[in-house]
Amino acid sequence: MAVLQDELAQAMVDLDQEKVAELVKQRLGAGVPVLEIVSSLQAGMAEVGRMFENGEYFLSELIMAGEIMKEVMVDLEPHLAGGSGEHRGTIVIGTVKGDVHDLGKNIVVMLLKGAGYNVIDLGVDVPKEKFVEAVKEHKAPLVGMSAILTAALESLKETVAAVKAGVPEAKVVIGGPFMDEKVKEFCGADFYATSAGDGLKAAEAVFGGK
Ligand code: B12
Repeated sequence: MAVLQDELAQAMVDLDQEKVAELVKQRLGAGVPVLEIVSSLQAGMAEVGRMFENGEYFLSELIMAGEIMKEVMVDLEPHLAGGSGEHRGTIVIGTVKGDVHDLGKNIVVMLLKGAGYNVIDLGVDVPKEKFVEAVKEHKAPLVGMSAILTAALESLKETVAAVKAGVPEAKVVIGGPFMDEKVKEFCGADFYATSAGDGLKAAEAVFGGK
């Protein structure tokens, strides 16, 4: 097990629910930006993932890390969703078919809502047809697609292609830990995001900054 510099990330690696909760509250109280806190939690989760890959942790630990994350999101939400209530545009978002990870997507949803966007969340394991339908129904200029599993790459590509074929004017941002310029090109997306903050930047590029 690698020992992480960041106490909060390390508490997540140790699956120490009480300590994670305490440090999150402490940092929020000290005025640490919420996205910085998210990035510490994300780093801890990434290490939990590495340990799972190496056989040091099992599925039960992966589930537990997810549960801890869900718990602290209750504290993070009001800070992410501190929006003014104005409606700056509609964004359809979901995790692509074959993938049920949603913790990261949910953070993005909260952040975008907090920034004043109308977010239609389709959930997880979403078939490409459902994305196309929702984009048409809500006339959404931007679609966010989450893919955390590399095995969902083909599904991500197909979903981007379906949206581009059905609603050519819609822009697509793909998000997840393995996204980069090459994956963006491969999928034919317009933007890629490895953090919730990148998602907000994509929204601002489409809808215009404040
Ligand atoms: C928690 C977890 C789970 C939980 C998920 C709970 C949930 N409700 O989401 C459970 C236990 C269900 C799970 C299941 C599985 N998991 Co899992 N899981 C993880 C873990 C540890 C953390 C993921 C996480 O929540 N991270 C924290 C969030 C905040 O970060 P994030 O997801 O990256 O999201 C941020 C950005 O990527 C970005 N973002 C994400 N989506 C989007 C979308 C948009 C539009 C934008 C703009 C931005 C954006 O913004 C977010 C916030 O900053 C990762 C390890 C890792 N490296 O991530 C493994 C990991 C993803 N899992 C893995 C695996 C293998 C599985 C299983 C196949 C295990 C199994 N044998 O069953 C199943 C897959 C089930 C399926 N079909 O999807 C592997 C994937 C390997 C690979 N190469 O793809 C990982 C990497 C672990 C590992 N290293 O082996 N998992």
